[in-house]
Amino acid sequence: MGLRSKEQSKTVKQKSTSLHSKPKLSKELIIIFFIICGLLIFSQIILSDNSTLKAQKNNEYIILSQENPSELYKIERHQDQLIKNSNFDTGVNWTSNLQGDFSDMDINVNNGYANYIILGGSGNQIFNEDGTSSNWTRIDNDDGLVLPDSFATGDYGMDETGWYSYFIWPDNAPQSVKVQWRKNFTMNVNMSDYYITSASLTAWINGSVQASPVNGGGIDRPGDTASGGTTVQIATGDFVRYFMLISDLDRNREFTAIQYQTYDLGKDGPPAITQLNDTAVMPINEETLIFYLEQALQYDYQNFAITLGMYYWCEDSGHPGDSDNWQMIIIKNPVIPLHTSGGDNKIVSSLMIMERIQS
Ligand SMILES: [Ca+2]
Ligand SMILES: [Ca+2]
Ligand SMILES: [Ca+2]
Repeated sequence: MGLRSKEQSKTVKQKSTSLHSKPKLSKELIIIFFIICGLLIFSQIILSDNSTLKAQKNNEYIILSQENPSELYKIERHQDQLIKNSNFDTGVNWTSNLQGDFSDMDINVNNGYANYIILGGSGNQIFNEDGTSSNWTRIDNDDGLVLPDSFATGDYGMDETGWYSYFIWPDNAPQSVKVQWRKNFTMNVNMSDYYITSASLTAWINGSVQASPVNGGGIDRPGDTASGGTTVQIATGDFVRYFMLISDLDRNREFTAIQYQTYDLGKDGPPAITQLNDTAVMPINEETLIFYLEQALQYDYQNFAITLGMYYWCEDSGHPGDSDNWQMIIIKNPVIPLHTSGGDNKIVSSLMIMERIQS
């Protein structure tokens, strides 16, 4: 084939290509056309389904405008965590929306964390008293019972030995004798925001009496026998009851925290029991003591009172006569250590939200 023939052949091929390109373009247009039509039809189906869905699940939408109730706004519910507590940017302003007692919490953003720190913590307070402590006052008793100093040989008071009283009971005198002191105590925090988590109360008692004879000053106890021609008629017998009360300041709520009644002190024996050596006395249990203290602090929140003293029963046990010699009855060193914690019990909210403030 010559040069011309090659060029003619090339031209024919080019023409041939050109002649076949028109039908191919038409096919592509047709395919595109059908795709567009398909999409339109499909979208109509989708829209139709959405309308159906909207109608069927109308409760998923809320109407915000009464003027145009056809405007529905979709409610979206998310269960995903939208923000992590480690992703708080300290470079922007955050503030807390808190309801309740603000003073109970310290709220801050630090190192990407929003911190809600409950304040209050815990504390300790110890009331350690002795016979030289100030602000103790001798208080009349509610029953009008006579005082130890009603007798010629009797007295009462406070000194380095403790709270003391003594007297010789003569026959035919009032048989019930009582002396008591009271002091108000103040907690170093307002207890409306705190709990008492532990408490104890310990005091020491001591006593000296004469054991016999019945009409010569002897304290008369069951089992004691007559001597010197005196008949002993004993029912309960003579005793002293040490007591310590916890109350609010007005004594609307008053509890006996400690009570100890002598049993064998004054027995003739042998051996005669004339001494009650230093003996620790305390409440029944800690739970009860905490209950008493919390009740005493129920309305005042910061102040309570302690009353301590001695009650004597001098039974008329002898015929023709009886005298009872209480040589020295002492209460020593009551100690009340308290542990408190709290500061968080008055947060009245579950709404604690960090809000970003645009500056
Ligand atoms: Ca006696
Ligand atoms: Ca006796
Ligand atoms: Ca007696």
